[in-house]
Amino acid sequence: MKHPASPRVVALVGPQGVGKSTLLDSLLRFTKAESMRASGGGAAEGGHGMTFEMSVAGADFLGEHWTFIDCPGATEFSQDARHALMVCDAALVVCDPAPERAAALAPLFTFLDARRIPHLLFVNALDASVTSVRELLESLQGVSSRPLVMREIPLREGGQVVGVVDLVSERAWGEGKDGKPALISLPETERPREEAARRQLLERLADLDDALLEQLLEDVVPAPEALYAQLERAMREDRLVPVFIGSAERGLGLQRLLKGLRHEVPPVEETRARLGLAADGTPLVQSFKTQHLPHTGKFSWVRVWRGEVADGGTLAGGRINGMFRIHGTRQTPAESARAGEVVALGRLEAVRTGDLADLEHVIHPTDWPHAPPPVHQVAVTAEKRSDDVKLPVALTRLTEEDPGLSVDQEADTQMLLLGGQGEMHLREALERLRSRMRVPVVTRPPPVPYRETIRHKSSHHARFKRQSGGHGQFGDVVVDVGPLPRGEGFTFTSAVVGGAVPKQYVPAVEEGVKEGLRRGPLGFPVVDVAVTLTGGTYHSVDSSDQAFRTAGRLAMAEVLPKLEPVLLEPILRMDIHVPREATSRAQRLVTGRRGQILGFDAHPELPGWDVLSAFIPQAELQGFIIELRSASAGLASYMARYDHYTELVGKQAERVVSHQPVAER
Ligand SMILES: Nc1nc2c(ncn2[C@@H]2O[C@H](COP(=O)(O)OP(=O)(O)OP(=O)(O)O)[C@@H](O)[C@H]2O)c(=O)[nH]1
Ligand SMILES: [Mg+2]
Repeated sequence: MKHPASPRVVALVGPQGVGKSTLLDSLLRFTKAESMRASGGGAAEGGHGMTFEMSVAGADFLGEHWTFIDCPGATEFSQDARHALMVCDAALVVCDPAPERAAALAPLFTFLDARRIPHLLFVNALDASVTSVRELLESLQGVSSRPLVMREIPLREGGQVVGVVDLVSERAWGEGKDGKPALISLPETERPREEAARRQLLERLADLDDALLEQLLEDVVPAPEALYAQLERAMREDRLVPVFIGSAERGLGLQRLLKGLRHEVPPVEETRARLGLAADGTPLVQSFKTQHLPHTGKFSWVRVWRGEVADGGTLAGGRINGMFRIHGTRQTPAESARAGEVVALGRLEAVRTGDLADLEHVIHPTDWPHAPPPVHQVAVTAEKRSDDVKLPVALTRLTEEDPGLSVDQEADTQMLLLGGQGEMHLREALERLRSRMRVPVVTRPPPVPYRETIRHKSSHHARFKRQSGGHGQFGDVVVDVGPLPRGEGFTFTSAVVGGAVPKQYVPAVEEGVKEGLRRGPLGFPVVDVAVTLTGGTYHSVDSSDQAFRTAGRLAMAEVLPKLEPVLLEPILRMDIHVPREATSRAQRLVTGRRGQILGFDAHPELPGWDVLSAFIPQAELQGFIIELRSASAGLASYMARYDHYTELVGKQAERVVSHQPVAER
């Protein structure tokens, strides 16, 4: 590239624990050391555990500015990664060299391929591996629709990786005395392996370029410049995926990787075009992360797509109140930002994560990735009564910060349910609720909406009569009560003849009956019941709507216990998405929780994955995701929705009925 490109953004993504954060540390150290070599700089970052939230870092390399977004790898935190991918110029996919874990990359590759996001692959931790990279790529190719092309091969000595060979320039790089990469000679014994790998690279490229194909057929050796240009074009157009190798921990392969990024990551102008955003117009930014900070308020992390934005200036019809940019891993106040940059903007109240904002308008793009529905829920109540009002506000903020979370109100109990993508995800959210939002809560398992019904049919006579002072109350009904087929709910009909119960009181009887069904003898709403009003008597002075309503309610209270009430439990239809090697384990988990397998099939989108369909009682869902994830290296997920109610009898039913907190209902 002749002149420096505008600031570019790369998202570091990949399965959990493959070394993304370690790689970012090393890249930052490397670029800092490069730019501070004269003054003898170089920084050491601390260690890190699993990443829960995306983190943004800035770096300069050879006079160009880079923003790296380090994304969490865990399935439960993957929403953040999808958001970062939506605003990056290219994704740096990091993986470890274990061919058996290729399926872990299927969801990511599918996302990248569907959205045509240019990406390159970095095979990390070569220092700790003896597997051949070629074998790894064969497995990975199975889950990528774009051709994966090796740009480098490792150079090993006595089982240890000592360097990498660049297949385009055919030069070998090892570690110099000062830790800097240094040219080393390629041992003759390695030549055949290098030549074979290089031929493969050329053949892949020739598939995309006729001129190159001709050269190959005529045995002309193509110039490295032509090859680099071809690689650059193909990667930017998302027609192939270059593969780099190295070790984040040892700092191996970093320089080659950075140079690859420098040449092959598209500039912001190309990304803007890929996303269908116009090049002309007022400044345009897109938010990809929202944070509510205790003292400073709301911050939106944005990518500037067009023009320049300044602190104090107008955006989304409001005023920008505070601006930060990132140097290394530190936030520093900024005055303005140009196209390509990533900055945090204060107080853009109208802007949600994903929104595009120009001077006056806010648009929520329709293709912004939705979070999957929650797989784990808890009911939450404020620890202190005085926080009751603050809780819904805090929960809304939490979901604004992390759309992978959801808040619902349980229909029967009106309890607030906080849902998330996994147990750890919810635990993190509750911790943030306590520390950042200052609303500590008590949690309990979400209530299961049990129902009850009856098994027998009977006729019943109920009379409500009260004499007190002036005129009394009198309502008298005869009803037929019987079961309906499952799922039919409730019917009420009047078969009264000759005005035994005057027409005007019939609706009151129905109301009373409905009240009486709200809580049956087992403590739950009664469903699948048919009630027919067949007769009754009335009193010209003492009868009233009120009296007939009470009679209707009384009739239910008296007759239901005699009709063999039975508990109904909700059954969910569940689709489990699981890497194939864990399918049978997932099946066992389902049957172990009283589930019924309906079948399984190859996943329509994820190569190497299955979709397992099952019925499972809602009551058995508590904690299911924890077991499912541990049975599938953290990868499997599910979607579940209510399907039907079914009878629950025996010990299980007894337990439900005896645990029913009578006083609360
Ligand atoms: N041997 C070796 N270990 C590495 C290398 N890179 C990272 N690791 C180790 O792998 C573990 C996970 O590294 P992280 O950088 O936290 O992985 P991550 O991809 O950021 O993990 P998540 O953010 O949880 O997805 C750590 O114990 C690292 O020390 C490497 O190049 N070689
Ligand atoms: Mg990490």
